[in-house]
Amino acid sequence: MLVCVLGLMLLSGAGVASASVRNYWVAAVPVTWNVVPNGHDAMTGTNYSTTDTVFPTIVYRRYTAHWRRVLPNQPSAGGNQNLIPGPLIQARVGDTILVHFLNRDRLYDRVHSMHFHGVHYAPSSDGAYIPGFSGRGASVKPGQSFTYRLRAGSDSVGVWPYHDHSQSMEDSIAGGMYGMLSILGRHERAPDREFEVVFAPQGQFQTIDDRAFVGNTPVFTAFTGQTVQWDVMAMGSEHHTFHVHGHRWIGADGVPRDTQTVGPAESFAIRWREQDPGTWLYHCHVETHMMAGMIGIYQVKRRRS
Ligand SMILES: [Cu+2]
Repeated sequence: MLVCVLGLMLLSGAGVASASVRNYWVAAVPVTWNVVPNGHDAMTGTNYSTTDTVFPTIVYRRYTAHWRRVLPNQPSAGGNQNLIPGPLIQARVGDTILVHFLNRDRLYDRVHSMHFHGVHYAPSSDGAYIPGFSGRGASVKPGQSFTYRLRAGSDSVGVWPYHDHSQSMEDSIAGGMYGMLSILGRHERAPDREFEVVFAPQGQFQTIDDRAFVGNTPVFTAFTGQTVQWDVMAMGSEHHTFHVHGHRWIGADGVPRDTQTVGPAESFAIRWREQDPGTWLYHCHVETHMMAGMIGIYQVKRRRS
C-alpha cells in the first residue's frame, strides 16, 4: 500500500492528493410532492388548497452502495430541503465519477436517464435519447440500472446541471428530475456551506428547489466567518435574476454585484466569506416570479467565541 502511495506521488510529481473514483448511487423514485407545504404565502396572506399544491412525481434520490439505504441529497447544504434537486454530485478535477442509476419508476412505468453537463464522457454515457443511435443509458427501463462514467477535466470547474434526457424528459424535468454537479479544482478549498438554488416553474407557482413562498423554500443557514457558496441554476424556459439581500460578490468581469441572471440550463457558483449576521432574503428579482413564490430566507448567526 505504501509502495502504491509513493508510486502515485512520484507519478503526480508533487506528492499531492491523487485523483479518485467517486461512486454515486442514485434512483428515480416516485414521491408525493407538496409545492407549498404550509399552505400559504406569508407575504400576501394568500392561502392555497392541497388540491393545487400536492401531486405525485418522480425524483432523483441518493442511496448507499447498491441502493440499500437512502441518503440525504444535499449533505452540506445547511438548508431544509431534500429530494428536489437530486443528489449533489461533488468531485475534483481529475476525478472519475461513476453514477449508478436505477429506475424505480413504478408510478408511470416510464424510461428515464441522467444527462450531465460540464464533464467529459463517451457517447454511451451521454444519457440523451437519439432515435436510432443512443443506447441503454439514454432509456433506462423501469427495474433496470445503468452506470454513467464521467471525468472531471480542468474545464469542468464550477457547477453544472444534470437532468433526465430520455424520451420522458419533458414531463420528468417539469416534475423535478434535475440536480447539480459541483466540481472543485484539484487543490481548491471546499466551502464551509454549499447552497443549491434551482429556479423552475411548477404549475401556477415559480419555485426554488420546487417549493414556493417564504416558509416553504429552503432556509439556508451559516455562521459568520464561514465561506458560503451558492450554486444557482435554472430549469424550464424562463430567465431569472438571482439576488441576495445585504451581500455582494465579484462577478466574472471582476465587478461587485448583488444580482445575476441565469437562463435555462445555465448555472453559476458564487462565494463570499460571511460577515453579516441577520435574517436576509434571497429571491429571483423578476417581480412576477418573486410574487409567485421564488423567494426564501437566508439566516446568518454570529459565531460564538
Ligand atoms: Cu425568476
